[in-house]
Amino acid sequence: MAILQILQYPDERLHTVAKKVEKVDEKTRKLVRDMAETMYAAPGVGLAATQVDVHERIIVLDISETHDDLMVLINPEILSASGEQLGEEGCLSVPGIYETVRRSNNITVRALDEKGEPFTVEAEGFLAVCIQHEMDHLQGKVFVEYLSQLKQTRLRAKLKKRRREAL
Ligand code: GNR
Ligand code: NI
Repeated sequence: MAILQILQYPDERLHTVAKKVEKVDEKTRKLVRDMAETMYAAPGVGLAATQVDVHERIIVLDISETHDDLMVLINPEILSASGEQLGEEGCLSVPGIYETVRRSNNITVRALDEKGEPFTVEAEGFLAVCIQHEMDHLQGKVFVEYLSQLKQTRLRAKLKKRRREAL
């Protein structure tokens, strides 16, 4: 297994649109294992392949406190969405920044698991937030893009300053 490097916003590569996985094979499963290890080590509750600079539609998630409930979503598709919720979000690609985002409260998602078997998951609340957050990454979208332009400009300045001081 291996811990992968997570791209940091603003990085152009975070805006790449991921491609469908054509065949779930041993290479896919190795990436899934490395993504899970990277997510648990961070620690985070989810990780999209985009964040480790692999532009394929692959997500790992685990919102359990015990880190023993891994969910793998390959080629996820939202079949239905309803309701609204506001929640504080963070992102491993934008460390230390937490902002409120409006999301659907209930979603039904169809995806393939790591064996290539299709399954459907009904998610609500925080799990639904996480799945939507990760699916955005696969479309090249980072949660801060939901903020006002003014907030985004201030955020980029803050991250630049932080990076300067970290050197
Ligand atoms: O670890 C994470 N926590 C989190 C908290 C609120 C809403 C979304 C998330 S996902 C994030 C990990 C991450 O960046 N996934 O892309
Ligand atoms: Ni994220």
